[in-house]
Amino acid sequence: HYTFFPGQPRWPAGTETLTYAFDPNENLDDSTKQVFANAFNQWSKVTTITFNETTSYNTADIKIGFYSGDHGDGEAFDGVLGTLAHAFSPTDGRFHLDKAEDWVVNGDVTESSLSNAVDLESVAVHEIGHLLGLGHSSIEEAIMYPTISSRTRKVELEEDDIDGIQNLY
Ligand code: TQI
Ligand code: ZN
Ligand code: ZN
Repeated sequence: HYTFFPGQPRWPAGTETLTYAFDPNENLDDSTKQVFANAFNQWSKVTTITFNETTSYNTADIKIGFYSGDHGDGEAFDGVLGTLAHAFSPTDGRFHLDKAEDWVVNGDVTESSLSNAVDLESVAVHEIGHLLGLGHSSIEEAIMYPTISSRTRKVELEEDDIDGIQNLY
C-alpha cells in the first residue's frame, strides 16, 4: 500500500502547473530531456497537474541535475549502483541523479550488455512520485516500491500509485 511523507507534505491546493528545469551547467541531449517529459506525463495523466519545462532554473519548481559523489546537499552519491537518484519531498523540488550510473536513455535496458545498466525513465517516474509527496509502497508491482531489479523497466503507474496520488491531490 502507498504511503506519504510524515505530515503529508504536498504542493499547494490549486497547483495546476509545476515547472521543471535542468541544471544549466550540463548539456543534456533532447532524448534525455524527452525521457523526463515522458516520466512527468505518467503522473499528469492521473492528476490535474501539468508539468512544463522552463529554462529559468532558479525559479523552477523542480530542479533536475546529474551529480557525482558529494554535491553539497549532505546526501553524497556512491558511484555505480547503490543509490541511483534522490528527490526531496514537497515543496523542495530538488531531483538529483548519480552521474556514475550507466543510464539507459534510448533502447531496451532488459537487453543491455551492461549488468549495471539502469533505465532512466523507470527511476524518473519513481523519483517524481517522491517529488509529488508519495513515500514508498509495500506493493511490489507499484512504481513506488523501494527496490527494482537490475535491467528492469517499470514506467507504468500501478493502481496503488494512482490511488495514492489521487488521495493526496
Ligand atoms: N534512491 C532512493 C529512493 O528514491 C532514495 C530514498 C530512500 C528516498 N528513501 C527515500 C527518497 C525516501 C525519498 C524518500 O527510493 S534509490 C529505486 C527503486 C532508487 C531506488 O537510488 O535507491 C528507484 C531510485 F525503487 F527502484 F529501488 C529510484 Cl526506482
Ligand atoms: Zn543531491
Ligand atoms: Zn524511493
